[in-house]
Order: sequence, then C-alpha cells, then structure tokens
Amino acid sequence: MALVISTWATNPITIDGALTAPEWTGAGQMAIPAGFLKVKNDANFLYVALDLVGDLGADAGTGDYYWFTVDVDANAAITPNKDLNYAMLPGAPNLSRRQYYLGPGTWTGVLNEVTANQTHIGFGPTSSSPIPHRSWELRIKLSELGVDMSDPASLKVVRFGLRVSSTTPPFTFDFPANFFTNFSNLHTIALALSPTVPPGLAGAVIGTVGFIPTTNISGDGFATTDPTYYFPVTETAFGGSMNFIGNQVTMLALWAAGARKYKILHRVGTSGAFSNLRSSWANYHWNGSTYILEPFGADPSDNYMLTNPSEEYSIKNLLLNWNSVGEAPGIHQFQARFFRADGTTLVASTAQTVTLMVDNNQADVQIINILHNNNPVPPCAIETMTDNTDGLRFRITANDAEGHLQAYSLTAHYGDNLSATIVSDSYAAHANPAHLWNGVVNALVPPAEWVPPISCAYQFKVSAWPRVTNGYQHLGGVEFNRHVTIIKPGGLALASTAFISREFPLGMSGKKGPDVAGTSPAKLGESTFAKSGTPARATTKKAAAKKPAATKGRASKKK
Ligand SMILES: [Ca+2]
Ligand SMILES: [Ca+2]
Ligand SMILES: [Ca+2]
Repeated sequence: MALVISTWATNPITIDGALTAPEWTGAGQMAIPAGFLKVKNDANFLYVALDLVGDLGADAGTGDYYWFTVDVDANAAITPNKDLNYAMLPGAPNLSRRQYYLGPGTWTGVLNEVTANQTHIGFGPTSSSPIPHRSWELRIKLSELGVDMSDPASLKVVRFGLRVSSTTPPFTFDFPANFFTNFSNLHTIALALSPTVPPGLAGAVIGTVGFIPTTNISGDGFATTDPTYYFPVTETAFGGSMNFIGNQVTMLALWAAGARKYKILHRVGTSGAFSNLRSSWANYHWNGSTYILEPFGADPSDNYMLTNPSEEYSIKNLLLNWNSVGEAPGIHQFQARFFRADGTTLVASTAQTVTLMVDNNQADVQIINILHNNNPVPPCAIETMTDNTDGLRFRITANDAEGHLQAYSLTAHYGDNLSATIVSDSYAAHANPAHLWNGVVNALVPPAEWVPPISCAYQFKVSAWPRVTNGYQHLGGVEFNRHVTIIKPGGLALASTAFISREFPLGMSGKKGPDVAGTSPAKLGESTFAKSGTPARATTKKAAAKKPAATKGRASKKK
C-alpha cells in the first residue's frame, strides 16, 4: 500500500476537469497507473485530481471512467452498506454518484440523492505533461468518508482503491489489484489537519479553538466567523470536547526560545484567581513513515509537554483537549504560560485570555398537544379529517433555558421518506446584542390549520438545534415526536423514489461485478506506457478477480 499526504486547499478548487496552477499547486501526489493522483482537502471536502498522462485518447462521453472506492470505517475489510464506491453512470461523466458495497465485488445501485459531491472530466495539458491527456477532478464530502476532524485520537485518513479505464488507448487498471474484492491493501490518503487560517485571524498564542480563530470570539465568549469562512458560525456558544490549538508562528518562536513545557490556566467567570487546568488526551504523531498514537497529560506540577511545532501531529500544536461536558454553563476563561524544560523558568509570551461561553444543556422539546377542531389527538390515534381542507394545529415547546438556541422546527414525516415543515424559526430572526434567544414555550402553531397532504401514518416531530459548537461543527440537536394516523376523505397515496436505485456505474452491469477484469501495470505514473510506447492490452479475460490480493506487511498500520 502507498501513502499520500494531502495538503490544505487554501486556493479554491473548481471542479471543471481543468487542473490549473493555483488550485493544484502544492497538492499531495502519488503515482498511479497511467498517471498521477493529486489530493488536497479542507474542513469540508476531499479534493482529488486524476492526472492521466498515459491516456492520450479523448474518448467521448464515458468512454473513459474511474471508480474511487473508500473503506469508510477504515477497518481494512469490506463493510456492507457502509463502504462506498464513487463513480459515474454511463453517458454522464460529470455527475458524481455513489453506491454501497454489499460484499466482495458486489454493490448496491447508485444512491438517489441530492449531493454536494462533484466530478468533472477534462482533457488537456497539465503541469505533469504538456501533451493533452485525460484528467478528472472530484470532490467528496469528508462527512461521508468517516472523518472526524475534532478527535485527535481518530486518524484522519481515507483508505481508497482506484480503477482508471480508457477505451483509447484500451486499458483498465485497478490500484491496488482487486481492491474491490479485498480491502486489506488499499492505499491511504493522510488528510491535512491544520487549516490555513487567513492572515491575522489566529489568536496570538491560543490561535484557534478547533477551526474557530480566537480573534473571532467576542469578549463575552461567542464566536462569529466570516460567512465565507469554511466554518461559518454566528454568535455561537461553545460546548462538547474542544481543542485549543497554538498559533503556529508563536509556537515556532516559543520553541526557538527554549519553551518545552506549558500550563493552561482556567477560571469560571471573569473574576477571581485562575487555577491550573488538568486534562489528558491522545494525538497521533507522524514519525516520518507512520503515525503513532501518543498520550498527553499534565505532570504532577500541572505542566504539559510542548510538541515540536516543526513536526506533524494528527492535530498540530494541540495545547489542550478540554471536555466541557459537566462544567458549569456560563463564561470560562483560559490562558497559557510557557516554561523551559525545567518546568519553572518562564518563557515570555504575548498576554492573552480566551473567553468562552459554555453551554452543554440541551433545549426542552415537547409536543404538548395535537389539536383537531380544538380537541386533543392522543398518540397512536387514527384521526379522520372531515374534508380536504380540514387540518391540525399543535401546541409545542422548543425552549433553551440558557438562550443559546439556533433553530427549531415542527415537521411531519409520512409515507416513503416524505416530509413537510409545519413551522420553523431561527436565531437570525431574533439576533440581539446579548446573543440570547430561548425559542417558544407552549406555543399554538401554525397560525392557521396545517392540512395533511395524504392519508397516511404520520410522525410529528419537534426538533431544536443549539447555537453551540465544539469548534468543528455545531453540536447536534434534540427532538420529540408523536405518531398519529390521518385519514382524508378519498385521499390517495403518492409514489416516491427509492433511495437506492437500480442503476449501476460504468463497468458494472449488475450487483455482482465487475464486467471487465482490471489489471495492474508494471510501472506507475508516466512510466506506465513508457517502455514500448504501445498501450497495454489490459482487458484480457484473466480471472483477476478470483485471486485475493496478497496481504503484505503494512507500513502504516492503524486502528
Ligand atoms: Ca479545476
Ligand atoms: Ca481515453
Ligand atoms: Ca470497511
């Protein structure tokens, strides 16, 4: 297996098939059959370019195609209905579709879904070769790939297998061989974890809390980032398990000045003495060839070991992982102090106090009553509407006692994956200088009756989302639901689209595949076709899929 280290996508990447200079400059790169794979990522997406310098034939439509398989749970085994293959349907080279693995060489049809994933075919010169050749760009949501940026002890890797196929010249290469029948030798992308924070945004010492620059946190502890920042938040409090990340420039200077240990000081509220905060966590350390999980914690003097800012960690310059669950809601303040290796000789650093409004308490959500002609409809009732305009009203509560509510909604769910929003509201409509919005208590909604669209079993659900972040994402919400069957006069049911389609990507005509066995070239990159100058006759009917991929010693083993 091979490993490629991704770099942070500082410049926007346009998925148009053209591998242009600023977007792919500095990308991680690995040789693949017939060319190169380039990779970057940001907080939201994995970006991959397939730079196929060996494919000089611009086959129309989907005469050229790829499969990009991901071991989503990174367990080196095919996990049914979890692991994914990204591909495209015949004739649609610019639509990214995905399908689940069901077993070795067995897949579901592609999923019917609205997706932020993108792919695009291209043909032209690139930085790898001036001779026009096939290229692809794709981007995939990291959240689909089992990556949790907030956990330093979760390795941020994407284990993948790749097929590249061409009609002219004819080749079908699998990388590694038979990856779709055996995940034990997949290749690895190590994601970039240290975001490029726009100049001047990172705080002087504690640069960010997760992805949030500390300069974007107000004096009363709420975060507001620019709407165009890759993690936009508005007047958002903090909760969950948070990572305090050192400013890279400051950490380099402190390290050069001899700082090797540090304390994190903490107090509840804005007055009184600070005390030493003790915590512990684990972080993966890159030793030059593999990641090794290292424990971190305060010594008896409450000092932590400073990590070398020139070395790579799963989360670089991680000063503190602080689990705030169970802490008092309200303002918490933090400072950092640095020392030489003796743990007592202070190394001066810029004065900084980070203030966080902490709240881990969830909102109260309830459906107090469902009302039909002002009469309560109990759970599990079968309720008959008197005519086609007859409907329901609801008494609901969606209330956050601390006032840190982001949004709430009342929704109806029925049939096959159908839903309707009955009421919804969000902080944006209530923004105020104190940053406080509680929501509603015992509110009668909507203003007029809500008319159920069809006869069906309904789930009515009140959901509330907190305006609280751990620095990487908003914390999840809470919900309360009640089920009622509604009969409409002469109501008729709607047909809906199944989530998993019966359509299959290029190269597989059914669940059991593939149609064409792939091969592995003797050489990768520009050397794949270099020797003889003649294209590999790749698609012979060798029973390549029969032979399980060899389980060689693995350099970068992980859990
Ligand atoms: Ca592009
Ligand atoms: Ca081609
Ligand atoms: Ca798996």
